[in-house]
Amino acid sequence: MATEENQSESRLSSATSYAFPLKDIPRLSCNDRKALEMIRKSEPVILTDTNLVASALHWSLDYLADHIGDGNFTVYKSDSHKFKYYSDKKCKMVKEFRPPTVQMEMKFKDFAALLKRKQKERDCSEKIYLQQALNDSVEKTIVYDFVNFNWAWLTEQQTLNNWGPLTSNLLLVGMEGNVTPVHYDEQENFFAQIYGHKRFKLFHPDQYKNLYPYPVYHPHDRQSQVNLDCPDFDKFPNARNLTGYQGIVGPGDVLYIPMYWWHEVESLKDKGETISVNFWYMSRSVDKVEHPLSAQQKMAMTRNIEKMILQALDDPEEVPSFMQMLVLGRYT
Ligand SMILES: O=C(O)CCC(=O)C(=O)O
Repeated sequence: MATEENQSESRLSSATSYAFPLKDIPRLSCNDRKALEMIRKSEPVILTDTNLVASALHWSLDYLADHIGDGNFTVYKSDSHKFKYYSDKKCKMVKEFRPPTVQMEMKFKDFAALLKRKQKERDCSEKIYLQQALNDSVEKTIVYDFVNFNWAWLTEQQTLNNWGPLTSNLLLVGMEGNVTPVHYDEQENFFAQIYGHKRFKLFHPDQYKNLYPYPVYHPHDRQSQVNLDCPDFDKFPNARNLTGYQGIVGPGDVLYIPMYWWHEVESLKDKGETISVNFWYMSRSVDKVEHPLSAQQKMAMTRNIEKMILQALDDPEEVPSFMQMLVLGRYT
């Protein structure tokens, strides 16, 4: 856990060096007032002792294969170690779009057998990643562990921070080396690590201009176009100014990822696979708008304006010249 992971970052790390500076995300006890203050101010923090998923710390690939039941699980397959999210619904908006991963449905047992076979054969040609919202199709042993999550602590945080309802819990079971490329979500997230270690890189919403998100109509909406491993500075010059945070989570740790914070996630070399569950909440309700607007509010505004223009013009190709006409020579 915390100590183990601090000692051995180099063992866990894929030894990639990045072109931009990263500060450490603070690691604090959930009883530390500073931690509560950080959550209130929408700042990321790794919480070490929430006991949020203490009831699930015995979960492993074999345990889940034996107990989770015969329901179907969504598994992504990728030719590389990257699993860039795309929206099925938006695929038809971009004619030349080719999904970077293949989506499959399979029983957990079959997924576990496939993962083990790949590990045994050291088959790096193709990686797999299970990502499935936990639902009531799981068997009763898992339901029991789920019911015993520390819901009291979660509800307290939800109330303190004025968040909306819990929307879903995503179960993630990944192979070491898997990377979820840098993106943001429109929800608050308590990300709980159960098995193995993950490294997070986080970027404040004010890094928007350095991360060049895809347009909102694109299947990769909310994803950055910048490849953090090898940024193309000719195409994305502001990426040179990128600064962020990093941290490693191990079993029992909970990372608070505030809404609109960019994040990239890597499963580290450790136990062969990683198991995590996240807790996504609707955003806090705002009674009174205060100026200047926060970077989060500006991102929300950008999305809404972009959506409105797209809807009115009904053709993404008309958007760039329309936006230029609005700005160039008038606001420049
Ligand atoms: O763990 C991962 O690979 C991705 C998790 C993530 O992006 C999230 O919980 O928002």
